[in-house]
Amino acid sequence: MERTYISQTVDKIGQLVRLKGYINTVRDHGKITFIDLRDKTGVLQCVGTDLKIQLRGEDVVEIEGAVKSRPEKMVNEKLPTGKVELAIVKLTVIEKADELPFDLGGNDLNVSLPVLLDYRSLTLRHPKSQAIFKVQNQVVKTFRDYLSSQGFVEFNAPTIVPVATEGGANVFPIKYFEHDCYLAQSPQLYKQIMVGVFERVFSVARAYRAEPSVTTRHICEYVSLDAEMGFIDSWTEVMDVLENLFKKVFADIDLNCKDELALFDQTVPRVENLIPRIKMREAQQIIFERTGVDHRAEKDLEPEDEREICRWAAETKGSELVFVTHYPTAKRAFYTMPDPADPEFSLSFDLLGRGLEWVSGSQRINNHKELVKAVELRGNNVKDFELYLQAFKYGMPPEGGFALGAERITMQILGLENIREATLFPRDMERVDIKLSSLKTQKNAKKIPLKKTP
Ligand code: AMO
Repeated sequence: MERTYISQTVDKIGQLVRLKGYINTVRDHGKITFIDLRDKTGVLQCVGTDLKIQLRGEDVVEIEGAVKSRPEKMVNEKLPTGKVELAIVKLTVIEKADELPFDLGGNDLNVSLPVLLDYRSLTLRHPKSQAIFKVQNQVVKTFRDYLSSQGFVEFNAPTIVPVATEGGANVFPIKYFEHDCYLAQSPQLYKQIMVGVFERVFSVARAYRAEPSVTTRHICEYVSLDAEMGFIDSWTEVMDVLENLFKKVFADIDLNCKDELALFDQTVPRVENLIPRIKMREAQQIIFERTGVDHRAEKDLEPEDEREICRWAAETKGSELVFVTHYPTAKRAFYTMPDPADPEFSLSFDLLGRGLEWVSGSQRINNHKELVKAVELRGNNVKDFELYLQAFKYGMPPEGGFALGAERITMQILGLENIREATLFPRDMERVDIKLSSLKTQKNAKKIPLKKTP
């Protein structure tokens, strides 16, 4: 008999089927045993009589039995398979599991964050964890499908690089044979080079940030979804692509991840019309008028400003997302194009959603001489950027792009409290799979103090 998946049982009432999966929960009532069986498609109640077999959570089993309609009173509306159950004919244990350190069978996984991560191989199996990564998978899939449909070509970016790309100190140096190299902070320079090849490109790549503090929204290794496009007539075209991309992401999640959203009691972010676009200085003025908090001279938005401007967009524009544009040139990376009308500010934007930054992007400096100047102005060595600058030396059209963090977006769509819940194997100042405190430190290593910020 061929294997049937749990989600298919609802269409097989009256039939004999063979299921494979894990014991999610087992309730032994003497003669009758109730088993919740889990496979990658869902959970199903199976009922056995006189099983005479000791079972525990996570045992890997094969069950043959008859699919039956549940009696009216026993229907579970919350479960996609809640109208049926399986009458067990034969149960075979394929592999026994060790005793579980906590209950994995409940609707919620009631464990602390350290336990969630200490037992990551196990906690990822919980239906709610699975749901998080199904949503993330949909975000990445739509990113790929939508941009491909718009003529973008996917490329694979390297992650060992000779120079820090995004500036700042939060870069991981690595020993590369007898040389010093770095883990890429983003695929930025490569996507720009690739515009010279394919005009429109995207990549799904690992990015590394040596974040010197522990926060609920930063991790040291994340999945960066990057896009870059050439021959733009205006930098606003980049925001147009991003806006349409998100509309598609939300539509696809709404369509394909209904059960997952329901598990977290969430709906996709609301965008009634267009996503509002306001300059950073306008945002600060709005915040001042709404709250009296005067950040109008600040060079960036504070986390509380980001939350407030999102509240403004939701309340007055019917949008849970908002573009904030024209950040000060000095606050953005060297490749960002200053606004020709007011070069103190740049043709840059952040897309904020539900109180937090989701995406950064900008038009880039595409003139070779200007770019060399910008590299030097930030104290960089032009020699280090030779390969990158080559692409501009030999002609580069006006271009721009953006990047979003897959984990950050997932966290925000599902309303999770900590980005680590939306990261398969999070790396931070305290952990690389195992707690760093349990590892030996390098000889002569300078101790970096551990900071915790919200
Ligand atoms: P930026 O540094 O703003 O821009 O990053 C872009 C997006 O990546 C995500 N992100 C992170 N997610 C989790 N942990 C982190 N430590 C982390 N850092 C960044 C966020 C953020 O909005 N090269 C530019 C993009 C561009 O201009 O195309 C860049 O990397 O979602």
